[in-house]
Amino acid sequence: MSRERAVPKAPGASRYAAPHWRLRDRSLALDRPRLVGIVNVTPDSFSDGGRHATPDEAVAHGSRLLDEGADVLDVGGESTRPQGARPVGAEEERRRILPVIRGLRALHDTAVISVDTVKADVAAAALAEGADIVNDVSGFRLDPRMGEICAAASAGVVLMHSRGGVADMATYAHASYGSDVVGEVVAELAARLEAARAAGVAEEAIVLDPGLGFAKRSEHSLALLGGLPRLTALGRPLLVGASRKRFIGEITGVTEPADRVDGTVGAHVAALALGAWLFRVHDVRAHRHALDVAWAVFRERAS
Ligand code: HH2
Repeated sequence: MSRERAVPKAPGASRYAAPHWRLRDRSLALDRPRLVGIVNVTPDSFSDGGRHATPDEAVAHGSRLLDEGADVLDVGGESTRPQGARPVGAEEERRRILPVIRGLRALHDTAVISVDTVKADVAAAALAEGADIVNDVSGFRLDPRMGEICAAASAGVVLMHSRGGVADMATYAHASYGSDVVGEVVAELAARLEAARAAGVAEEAIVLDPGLGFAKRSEHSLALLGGLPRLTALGRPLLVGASRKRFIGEITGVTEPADRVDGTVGAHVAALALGAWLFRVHDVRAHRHALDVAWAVFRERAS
């Protein structure tokens, strides 16, 4: 039996098999749901701003997320909060994240570390400190040098769909779509995928993300979750990030973002059933348990 057929596919992921995500000198097997734990080192993130303000606190938080079952830690130093984010300069972003990446790498030499940035200079500095992945919420739109930096380091890459700049990409300023929001996002993500390939990023290094809540009203995010099988047609593994977002609050009536864990887990279990492999989350323990159980059921059904 071929290796690809030996790996259980996510339900709905019938159009491709992606057993591994290539990350620099190693790879992450996508043979079960993978959790990307969020380590925000920002004063203003929408749900956890200022919670891990010092490098020591952020490193301790990342270590806790690894203990709870995170497969990847995503370190971010610039918020895109929906209330309109305040963009920060590259120097300030580096000042926030580099000690955290350095500290995590020193404590956890095999941990997979991602940097959440739209700036090539920041990505390059994070990769030099030992990060494995660049998570670009602009999908290489905002900094023309991002592709070459990632290609040169053989970094893993997350290309997320968004529109606009850092200050307004999580608002509704660019949230106008015709009758087929999924089709528009597929087309725009296909263009980002092509840009990454053209810059020399290896196909196996790329993961795609529909960008829930980014230039999207609740109905758009829901349409994209329901339409995940159409995104798998792009041929790359999918990451989703519903964690604590507005559309979860609108459906559940929970106004405090930190209390939206249950609703988030519901969205992510649905996404797993529809073909996603990776989940960017604040609440690792709840997701580890829920997605492992859901996966065990799906695997049983597929066998
Ligand atoms: N969402 C946020 C930030 N980065 N990256 C990917 N790939 N996918 C996402 O959905 C995504 C992301 C926003 O969430 P958060 O980091 O909690 O908030 P803030 O931007 O306010 O720091």
